[in-house]
Amino acid sequence: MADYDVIVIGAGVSGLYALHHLRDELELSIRVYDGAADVGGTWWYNRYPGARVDGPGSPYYCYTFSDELMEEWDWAETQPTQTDVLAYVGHVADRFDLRRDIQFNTWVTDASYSDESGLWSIETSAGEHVSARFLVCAVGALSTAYIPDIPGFDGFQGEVYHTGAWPHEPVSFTGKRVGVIGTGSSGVQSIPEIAREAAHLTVFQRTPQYSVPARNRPVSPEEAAHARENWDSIREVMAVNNGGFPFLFDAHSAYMHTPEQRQERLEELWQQGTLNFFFANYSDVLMSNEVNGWVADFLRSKIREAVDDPETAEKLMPDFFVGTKRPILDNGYFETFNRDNVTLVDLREDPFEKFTPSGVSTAQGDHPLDMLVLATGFDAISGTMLKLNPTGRRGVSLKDKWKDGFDNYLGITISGFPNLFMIHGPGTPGVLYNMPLGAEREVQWIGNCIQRLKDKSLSTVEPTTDAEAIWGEEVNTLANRTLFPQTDSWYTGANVPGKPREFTVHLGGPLYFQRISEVAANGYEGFVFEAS
Ligand code: NA7
Repeated sequence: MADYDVIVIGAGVSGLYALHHLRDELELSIRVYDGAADVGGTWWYNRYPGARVDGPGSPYYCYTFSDELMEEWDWAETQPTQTDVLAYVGHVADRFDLRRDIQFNTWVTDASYSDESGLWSIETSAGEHVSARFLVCAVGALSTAYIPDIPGFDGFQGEVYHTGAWPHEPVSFTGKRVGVIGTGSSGVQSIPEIAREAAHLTVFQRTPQYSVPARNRPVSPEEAAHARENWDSIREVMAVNNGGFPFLFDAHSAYMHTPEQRQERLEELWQQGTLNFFFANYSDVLMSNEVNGWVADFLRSKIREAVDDPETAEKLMPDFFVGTKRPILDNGYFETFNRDNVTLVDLREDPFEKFTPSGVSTAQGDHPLDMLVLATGFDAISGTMLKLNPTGRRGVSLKDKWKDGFDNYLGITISGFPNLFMIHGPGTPGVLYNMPLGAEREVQWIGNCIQRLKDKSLSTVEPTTDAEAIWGEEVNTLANRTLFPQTDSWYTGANVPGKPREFTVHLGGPLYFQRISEVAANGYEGFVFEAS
């Protein structure tokens, strides 16, 4: 007899909705575990200065399942701060009385399936052993901080922080010489903030990035009222938009525009800022080298305009296909390099040579430092599942199963791991979709699947390896039509040495949700069920 129907690992945005949906709507018994001291997941850990939503922003980075929630929550800014998002997530936990079923400060240290009992057993850092029929892994796609193995790094004895595991105590930069390693979204968001306070900031850049102004501003009362009044129709648009956001873009091929019209179109989108620049420019920007090059040239010209020193501007010139690394939004990133207290080190031509207790030497000079900020990203999408490393049938671990690639079905289930469900796993639209909405839709699918087992008195559900192979092909086929796989990024796993290179995001957006609904409607094709 299991202790619970479902164990959920993770009390972030996905885990909270899983708890609410499975407990309050399907009436299952649930226990949620989280290593943090409160709800929030990614938003609990990413407290670095400047951390904000860098999607299309509020009021649309939110849950959609409750009209009351929409009615009662006011977002202050279009790009909410980490503090605001955490307050919202905390409000959701209060509103739906979620905390009573969550055990905080508790890591799940082991999760194993028993062939004999057909149950999942977990062990926790508190020394508990708990069992459940179903295991829902809401472990986060961007939750395992990646700390690169930089030779000699341990020789540095100043303060060191990772943006994805930022301390809860305030970190002061005042009067300090700070180095930031990494210029992805976290580096680009934090660099202007740190530069304003630090005595000196040295940015250690490996890959220069494209970035578009976030144009953050207060949400006006009229906008908030409009979103509330039109919430039903807004949700309908979110369901069909490729990224799960409430916009219908009139994107067409760039070849339909003259060079002058292209310039005008890109300028107009640039002035609007936000991720819409990337979503709305041209339908073939991620398909055609040439079109991508036009958009890249436009963004490079904006860097040249923003940065006073031409040599620094050249170091900041990105040279990969626009949009094939996570698009970035900034609040004055490039302008930060015009400050007297900011230095840019291009690691590609001036690599690290030696860390000392009080700084680092690169090939071209010494950089005295009191603090290093690692904005070096995450072992994304698959990393936290592998850290959990559940053991499935016949004692096979996920590390064994995923040695050469992240085989799974629908991004949600894994052959050999019955009754285990992932949210935002490899092969879902996950990180390229409005994540709270994506989580809701995946959780609803998981709930329906569990309900089917209950209704038909079945004990386990598990995909076949054939279904996994066909699914992997589908994800790859969609990716291979685009320029995405050609770039080294965390979408392809290239940021973590030794990780199998595989593009692990389903690029279909609404097509993905249509596909998983079809699978269910067709009697859960690709799955094997066992009777009780
Ligand atoms: P990212 O986007 O993975 O950025 C990490 C940055 O760290 C990137 O510039 C990397 O350069 C750099 N990096 C990684 N390893 C090294 C080493 N060894 N030396 C120098 N530089 C290094 O992570 P973020 O946290 O910024 O963003 C993650 C997502 O969180 C973001 O997209 C949002 O969705 C939220 P590289 O480009 O690999 O050359």
